[in-house]
Amino acid sequence: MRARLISRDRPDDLMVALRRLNLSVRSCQQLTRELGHAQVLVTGGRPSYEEELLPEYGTREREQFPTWVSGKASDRAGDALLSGSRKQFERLIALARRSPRTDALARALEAVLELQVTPVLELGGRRFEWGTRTYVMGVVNVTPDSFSDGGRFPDAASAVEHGVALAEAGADILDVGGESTRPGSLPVPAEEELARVLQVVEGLRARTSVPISVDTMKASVATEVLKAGAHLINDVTGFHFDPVLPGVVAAAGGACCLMHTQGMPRTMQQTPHYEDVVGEVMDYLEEGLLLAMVAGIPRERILLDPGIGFGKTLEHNLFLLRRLEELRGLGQPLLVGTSRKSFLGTLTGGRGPTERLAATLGSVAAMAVMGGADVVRVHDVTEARDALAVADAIRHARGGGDLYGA
Ligand code: 7PJ
Repeated sequence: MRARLISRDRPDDLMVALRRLNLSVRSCQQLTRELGHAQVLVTGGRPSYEEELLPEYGTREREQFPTWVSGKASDRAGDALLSGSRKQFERLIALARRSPRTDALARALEAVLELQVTPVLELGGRRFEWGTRTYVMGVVNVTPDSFSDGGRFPDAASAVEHGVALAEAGADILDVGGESTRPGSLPVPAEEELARVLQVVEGLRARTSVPISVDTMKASVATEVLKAGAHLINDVTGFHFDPVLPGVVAAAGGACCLMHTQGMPRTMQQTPHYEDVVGEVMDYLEEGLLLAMVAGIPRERILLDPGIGFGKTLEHNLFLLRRLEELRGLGQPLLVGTSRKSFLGTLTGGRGPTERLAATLGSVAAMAVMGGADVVRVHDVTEARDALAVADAIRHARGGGDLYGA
């Protein structure tokens, strides 16, 4: 069963209006809690939830709870759209928590309404305070066949130089990758992948204090790069490829980013298919999240990523970007990589990988304003930081004039 946030009043927007009424900060906060509305889609629930929870209530009492629109009983029994104020949801959650038969609904609704606070990630001495701004991960490729800067950084020394330049441009984290995962690419033996990335990780550790991520799906590679000082393992299979990997990350005290993919790079773009792309991406990411936590990686050290371009059509990519907020229901910070990807070429009339900067910035700004991504993975760090400086500032604008208070 899954609860998915369709829409919700942004608390800071309500605060703006309430501040304009010159109410105290405390009453503004309380009223925001009471008045904020949300719409939540429940999928794969039990058909009996509604009867179990609100059986004998008359119309008047029903008004105390969210409006409950049930799915068509013949083929969508158990699915529902719940719509109501935060206070109404809190009443329903309290009721659902009383019985083990409905506890799962209580937990799902609670998670999706973000009643628990989002924590901070500490990585290599830096703090990532989720929600304050969009952080930037800079891409450092060490693969001879990577499509977007293919062959430009084939040896370790120039990859290190490139990484240092990205750090100086304001990257919050550097992502070193030694195995190309572009559509159609073949796997690289672990020894070769390690030979490519190890020197780069060592070189970057010596030259910059920016935290280092390594893009690998292999435990043997992860073991060595974590020893060399890498802080995060970025697995494009979301812990679905190498069962040893979660334990390796846990033992080293590392962080991880778990990405969704449908199929492996060689074949993933052949026939991507989903009944419900958002729901299936969430199921897959949650499986990885559970593997990570069972292995002992603390929740606050796990990022999730919908995997734009990995086993997805143009429409799947766009729909996921539009609906990123639903993925927030998994309770983890989100990392999203759109930089120079093929769907941007399609949308701009067939531009090649090196001509997709403006399109990339369009996607980065759109995500930032819609409030979807906590980290964006990009090749062009200077330009992305500029675009985000603007988009994040619009999102957090406070200065409505004197009547809005300080
Ligand atoms: C991604 C990635 C992404 C994460 C690549 C490319 C293909 N890791 N590695 N997310 N993409 N976490 O850069 O175009 O989207 S490789």
